[in-house]
Amino acid sequence: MEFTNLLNASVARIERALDRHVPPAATLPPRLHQAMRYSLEAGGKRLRPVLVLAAAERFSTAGAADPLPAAVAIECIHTYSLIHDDLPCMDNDDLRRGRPTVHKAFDEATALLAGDALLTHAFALLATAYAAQPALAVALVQELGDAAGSRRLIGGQMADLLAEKKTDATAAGLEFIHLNKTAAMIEAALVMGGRCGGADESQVTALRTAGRHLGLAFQIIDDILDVTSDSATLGKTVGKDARADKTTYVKLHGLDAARRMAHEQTEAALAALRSLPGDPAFLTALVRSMETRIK
Ligand code: GRG
Repeated sequence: MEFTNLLNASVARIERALDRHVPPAATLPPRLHQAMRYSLEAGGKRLRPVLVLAAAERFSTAGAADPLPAAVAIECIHTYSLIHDDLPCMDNDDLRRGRPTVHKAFDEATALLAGDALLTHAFALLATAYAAQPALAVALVQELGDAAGSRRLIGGQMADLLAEKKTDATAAGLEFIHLNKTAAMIEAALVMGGRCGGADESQVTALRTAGRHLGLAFQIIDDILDVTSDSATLGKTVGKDARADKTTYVKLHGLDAARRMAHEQTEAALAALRSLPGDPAFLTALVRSMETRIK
């Protein structure tokens, strides 16, 4: 099967698993569960869960675990972070995944609670789905907890908010923000997939390195698209960074250098993935497809 068909099949598996592993919209209180599903079901590229499945597939260890609950857990965390990021007290956005943001479609309190509920659900799901493999359950909870915690996702978001008020942004400061706000979840996706597949510690290190480079590439590409793409294509507000005079890779280095940096990070990610067993075709094509978005 060619890459696009494989990607569509992977996304379809993830959509079905999201439906299966997240409480139904009619669960009491329905308004909360509708808001959780409103955002989850709006789509999105599903990049992080696709990475979980793709990483797991590189291993064919006896006793490998089903990576789908881990894929759902990371999408729940990612979606919560988007809901909260869109709130008026943060990025104050009206459009996400091609739809009005959760606080616009519902209200602010519901958006806050829907984000909280998705965050909490992710860990309950990991503990429940992997209960029969306690060592794996602990490793997955640890990985996702670290990636989503105060030193990484939330810390990166805090640093990003603080940086908005500063005029002396540096490349190192920008890298701190993006290694944590963006790359942490991409790194966790690859590592969690590897852990489900039965990767050993040196393979987990390779996945972590690849995730770090891929995460930086993803952010640089996101900064480029904010300048070169449009809201209809991306399903979210564009041009916001420039209007807010926000420090981005494009502002700091210019468009050409940013494109070059995205390419270098993409190649570094691919180099780290080369040591892994299994068929490299899908994961390689997936990594390359991210860079193709800016070509
Ligand atoms: C509120 C703790 C907290 C964190 C928010 C996700 C986030 C951190 C902020 C969103 C703003 C932003 C530009 C983040 C960088 C990561 C990023 C580009 C997220 C969007 O991910 P996509 O493009 O979204 O994969 P879809 O909708 O396709 O899943």
